[in-house]
Amino acid sequence: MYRVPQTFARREETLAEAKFAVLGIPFDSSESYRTGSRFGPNAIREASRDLEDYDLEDGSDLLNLSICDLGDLEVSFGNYLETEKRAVETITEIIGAGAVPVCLGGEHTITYFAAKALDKDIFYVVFDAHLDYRDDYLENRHSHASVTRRLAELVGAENILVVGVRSASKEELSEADKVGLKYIGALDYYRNKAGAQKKIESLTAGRSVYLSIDLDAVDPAEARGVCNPEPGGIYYRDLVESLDFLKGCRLGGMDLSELAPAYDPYSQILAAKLIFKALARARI
Ligand SMILES: [Mn+2]
Repeated sequence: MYRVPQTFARREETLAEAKFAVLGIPFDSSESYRTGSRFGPNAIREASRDLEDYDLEDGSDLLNLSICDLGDLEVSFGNYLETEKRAVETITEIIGAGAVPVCLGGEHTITYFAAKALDKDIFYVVFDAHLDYRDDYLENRHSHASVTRRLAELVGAENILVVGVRSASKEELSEADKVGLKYIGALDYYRNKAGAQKKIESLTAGRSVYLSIDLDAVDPAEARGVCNPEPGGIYYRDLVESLDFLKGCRLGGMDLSELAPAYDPYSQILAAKLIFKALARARI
């Protein structure tokens, strides 16, 4: 008897067979407060192995989905450009094989890696406590605090919606407003949850969509294991409800970033479950 390798959800499919391809990107070189998201991918894998494939609440069975786990990208710590090159090459290979990339961070900059590999007609739904619209952070234009800005330059601000925001500098807010970046603040989300959902659904209906979940979008009461916790976030059950928008569009790719398991042993379970919930709703 033997145990299967430490793969996401205990899967052993190959890339050629799979509809979804999990790729760990343990890059955390620009984390601006506490670090350690490089340990995110394996923590999510470990948690995913313990969760039921059958989802009692959704009535969905993950075993009906074909998923492979490619392991982790060999990142070049401290070298953004080399890591970007490697990530873009690998994600391009995944897409070329006809699979949907599911990237495990690592810091939030991994979203930009995926965007460089994906078609340009994709809409981005980003759950994040932070607007991440600084032109640079401490002279670093590749900082995780600039990822939405870089993404907007690449795909157009009109193709991005950030949900759960409760942290931004005055300057980045005004620059985001200048280009019409759409975002739903965490407070507005809770003042009118149905309205927020309508907005997410109307922007994504019928489109190809990339889902990016920065785990710090979730309230730190439920997800303490992140690099930049921010009070006043979205609760797990609400975030899951919001993911229903995935039923009305086509999923082109997704990621979950910023999990830093050293600060809390539970957050990785929540992270894995959010990925399960997203995949259960995904149309491809
Ligand atoms: Mn964030």
